[in-house]
Amino acid sequence: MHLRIRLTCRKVEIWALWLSSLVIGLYIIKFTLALIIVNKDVKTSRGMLYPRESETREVRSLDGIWNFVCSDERNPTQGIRDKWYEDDLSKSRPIIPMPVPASYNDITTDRSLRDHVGTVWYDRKFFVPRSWAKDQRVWLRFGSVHYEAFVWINGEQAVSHEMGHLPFETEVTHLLSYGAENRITVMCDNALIQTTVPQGKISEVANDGGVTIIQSYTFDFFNYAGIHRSVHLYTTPKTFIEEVQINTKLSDNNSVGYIDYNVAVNGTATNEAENALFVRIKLFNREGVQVVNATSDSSLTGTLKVSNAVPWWPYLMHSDPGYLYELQIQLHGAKEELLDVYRLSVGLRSLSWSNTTFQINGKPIYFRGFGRHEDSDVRGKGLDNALMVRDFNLIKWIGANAYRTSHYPYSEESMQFADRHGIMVIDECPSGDTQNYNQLLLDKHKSSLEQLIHRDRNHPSVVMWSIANEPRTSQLNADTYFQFVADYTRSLDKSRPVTAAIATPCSEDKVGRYLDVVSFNRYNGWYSNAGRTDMITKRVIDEATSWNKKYGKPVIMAEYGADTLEGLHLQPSFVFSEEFQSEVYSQHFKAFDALRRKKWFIGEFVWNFADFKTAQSYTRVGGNKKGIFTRSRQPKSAAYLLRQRYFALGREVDQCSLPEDLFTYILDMGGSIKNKSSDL
Ligand code: GCB
Repeated sequence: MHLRIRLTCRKVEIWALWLSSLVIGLYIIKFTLALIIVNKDVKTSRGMLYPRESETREVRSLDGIWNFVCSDERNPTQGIRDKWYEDDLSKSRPIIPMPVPASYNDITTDRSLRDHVGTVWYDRKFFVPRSWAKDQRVWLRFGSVHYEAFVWINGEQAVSHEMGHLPFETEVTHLLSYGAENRITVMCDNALIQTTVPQGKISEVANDGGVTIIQSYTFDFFNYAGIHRSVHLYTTPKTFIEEVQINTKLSDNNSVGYIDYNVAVNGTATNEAENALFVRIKLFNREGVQVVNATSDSSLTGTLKVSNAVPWWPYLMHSDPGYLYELQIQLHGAKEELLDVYRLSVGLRSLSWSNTTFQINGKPIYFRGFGRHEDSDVRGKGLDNALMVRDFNLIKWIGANAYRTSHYPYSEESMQFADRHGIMVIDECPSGDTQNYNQLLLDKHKSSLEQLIHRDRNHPSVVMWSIANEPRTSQLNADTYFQFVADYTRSLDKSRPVTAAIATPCSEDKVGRYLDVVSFNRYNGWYSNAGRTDMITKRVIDEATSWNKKYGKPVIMAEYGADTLEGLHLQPSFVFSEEFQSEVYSQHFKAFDALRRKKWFIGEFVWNFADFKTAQSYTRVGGNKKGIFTRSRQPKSAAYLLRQRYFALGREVDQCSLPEDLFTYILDMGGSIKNKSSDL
């Protein structure tokens, strides 16, 4: 008996040993596989020109109130299995009204919808006129759905797309009923996992009633979801202008502009009479006067020469910033037949950079701006024109000349606004806190940049691509991964420098060498040495200097700041008070002024433009409060200080004129007190 027990125990031990070696072996294989990442080709996007009406195109908005259904978190694919898209959603489940565009999270009073993880469904009906059936195509285009979308028209699958904050479209000519009512159904999934951009984790956690699904992520902004931007139907002719790519430059004295254009056509006429197609390009100035007229050959490419050019200048760098021409592209077929017309705003500017400087139209740029978020109460990340215009008014009021689209691409409408107002944009893809590098992630990360560059390459306001925010750049594989990402970005656009906002200590970073401009984020006086305003200036100078020493590249401070509760006043200053925010800024200003003398320090960006919503945590009281404006876009005290700094910089660096109300009158002491703008 004794022996039998011992034998059984031995057998169990052997099995356990065998099993554990198998598990370890599998782990090693998995780990090794994860380490091997290769630079594969990724699928590239097509078309996606912003929908505009013209003599050959019609645009119709599908924005409005849609019907909405939330799936069970524990049964996210039920709607697919039960084919909810085959009929009105109201036939499958009780529906609620949901505005489009908007995040769905804060529209109701329901906590479970706010924190929902997984799929939700939208549908609505719309008419398509009979006239649209004739000899043309119809396209369906979404400005963005976060994070993944599946779309059906009249029960037929139309398109799917993964990646928030970026547009997607498909032809729906064959799916529509003309002169009749149609139904569009959208399923949207907000789940973030280790291979999505950005990454997140889903886990099951016990709660008082059983088990619940939790979405976690390391970035702090709230993972708002839904149909975030406008939905359009638009028509094009059968043979139409599918892509327009332009590149501009200026002669040395900025008097002559050059626009390289490249037009791609989609359509039957291309195949039928390939050599017969050509484009006629006309350029109009702001007054609507035609300044150039050119005709391409069948390659549909060429260069326009613009004499007496009016360059595109950033706000406060020139008395007439944001000058835009209108480029009119006419596609002609055989016998000069006019097939299609598309119009595009064009700014004439040239960018150049070296290891010590970054220039626009031959003049060095000093960035003064913000990291921002697309965020507001009720709408979340939903496009809101009133908010967008207010934000630009505040950006101009405060004298900023730039912002970073932290931490994802912003709406196309806001990019057009930035063009028109001369605000420079560092355009960031949706990769935040990138870590656990793997092949799938790399492919999607590259795809996010491809989609971003494809969408934004023609905007004069876009002066730099940001390939990530706070990637874990000391981790294993970070080096190879970001070399691939940076090289890929450059292969798509050589006309703009590449940056990333890094928070890894400079000594541990492995990625800065692949960038053209090194941006760093650091919270001296806040996350390190909280409350110590005497431990900021030297640390900022030292860190910026070490980045420059290590990589020999221009350096930007892309984030600094302190959470500040509006209305909390404490003297002497104390963390969270308005006084403290101003002091933290002021200590940074001293560092920036010391750094500005070294030409390689090219910009300062406050974190953040406005307060914004975060996931629930004990470090956030009602969200991230580092805004210099409140979430409802009213200034905190530090906004007045920042305004004086940004305009003073504008005056010193770019000789801009100052607003009369920059300083408040105090006392006439023969000019010894700075109480009006002319005292600066
Ligand atoms: C950072 C992140 C930003 C956060 C910020 C903060 O470094 O880039 O997304 O919101 O810190 O306030 O913690």
